Amino acid sequence: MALGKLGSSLYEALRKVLRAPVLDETIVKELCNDVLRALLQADVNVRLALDLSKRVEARVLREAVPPGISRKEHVIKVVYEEITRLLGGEAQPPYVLKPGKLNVLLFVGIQGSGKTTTAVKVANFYRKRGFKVALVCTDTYRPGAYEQLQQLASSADIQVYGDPSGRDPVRIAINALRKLEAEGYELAIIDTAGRHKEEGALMKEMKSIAEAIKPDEISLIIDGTIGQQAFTQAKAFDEATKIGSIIITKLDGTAKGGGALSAVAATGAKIRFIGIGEKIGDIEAFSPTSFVGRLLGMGDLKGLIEKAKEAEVSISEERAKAIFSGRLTLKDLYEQIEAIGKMGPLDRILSMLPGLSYKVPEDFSDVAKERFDKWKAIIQSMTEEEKENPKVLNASRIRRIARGAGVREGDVKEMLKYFDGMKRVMKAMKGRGITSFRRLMKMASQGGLA
Ligand SMILES: Nc1nc2c(ncn2[C@@H]2O[C@H](COP(=O)(O)OP(=O)(O)O)[C@@H](O)[C@H]2O)c(=O)[nH]1
Ligand SMILES: [Mg+2]
Repeated sequence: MALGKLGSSLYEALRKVLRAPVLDETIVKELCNDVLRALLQADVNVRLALDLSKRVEARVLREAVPPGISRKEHVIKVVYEEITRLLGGEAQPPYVLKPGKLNVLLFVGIQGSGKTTTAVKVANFYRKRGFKVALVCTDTYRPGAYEQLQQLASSADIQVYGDPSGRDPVRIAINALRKLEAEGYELAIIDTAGRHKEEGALMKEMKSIAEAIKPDEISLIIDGTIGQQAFTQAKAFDEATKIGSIIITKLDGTAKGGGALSAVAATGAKIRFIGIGEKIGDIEAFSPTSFVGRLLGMGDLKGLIEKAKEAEVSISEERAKAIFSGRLTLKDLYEQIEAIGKMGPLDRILSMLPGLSYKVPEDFSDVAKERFDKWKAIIQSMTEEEKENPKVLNASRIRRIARGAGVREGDVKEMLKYFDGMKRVMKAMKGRGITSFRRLMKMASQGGLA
């Protein structure tokens, strides 16, 4: 894929960071310049590219590194997230077809953008997934348009409806859809013409077809080689009639793919698919997240991001406030232990804790894990009241809990001591104005372990 150029430039920029002995401001600035250059070369709009590079810089320099990943990994995460955002953010699914009815998609776009090819590709995509699919040709302008569609479609065993000698695209569409509905089809893709004497006439025809057949979705097909001009084109079509989604084609043969994708994303439109070749199979459902993962050439990137996400202590604002006001309970301790468990090798996390960056003894993490497992069992053996208010724990309750959890009474007492320490640390932090819950938890666990 020609977007590979953008990918390899970004990859190189990130490698520089990974190889650097220290991650200082100079390295971060260099990274941002490299990323900016890579984006501009891929025809990404200057303003979008500048915004992105500034955001990367600000986030890398100011954001706290999430637990479980290193500072350098955090840089990769930030670049990945920002590029993903540039391309539209969260994954956008392909068309969602409603069951038990004929779903109608109207494909519009200028001549040569790839409508006909894409219509067959998308039809094939759904046919392979078990839907009864047909194509409708309403291109009455281009000589041999019907035959072109027919030929492409027959190679994928897809029916084409239309009227090769007809003159009125609206009539052709209505008649074809009536037939398809009667025959129990589930998806019809209408391929329209794109050649007109002037843009106004094209827009008018598109509008009248749309009004006559009321498709479930209108998709604009855009040639990816036009780069950031895709923005203006998408806007122009959307003003004529509401465009529901966009498909960008020819991303295999252009260095401007980044420009086209980011420009379309900037209009707020959904990108359903991208075309990456001339063959019927050369299409893929567009998901910014996996696309960027591949673009950056990092197979394990997703794993890394997931690890960081999972490790984030999931705690509500409300809960955090309650804790800050001193109402820390054993449930919070339990959640904290669970979060640490999810972060992966404990010794690595421990070595990241401030003040513990010296070598952690070999067996330390094993010992700590064993202890955490015990503590979890202990908390599970408590009543709600005891978890909420550990003060009620007297000798007999401690004995009962120890028996329930299969631990020694000393273990219960040790945990309670740790919990008290955690509370103290928290109070001290509050006094020092530390408001980040995660940081606080980190330091609290350090205090208890050291
Ligand atoms: N390389 C490449 N070529 C494509 C892609 N999609 C369409 N084309 C080519 O673009 C040209 C115009 O496509 P066509 O479907 O006829 O466009 P239409 O005029 O909008 O219907 C044809 O030569 C297609 O083979 C793609 O994703 N990659
Ligand atoms: Mg065509």
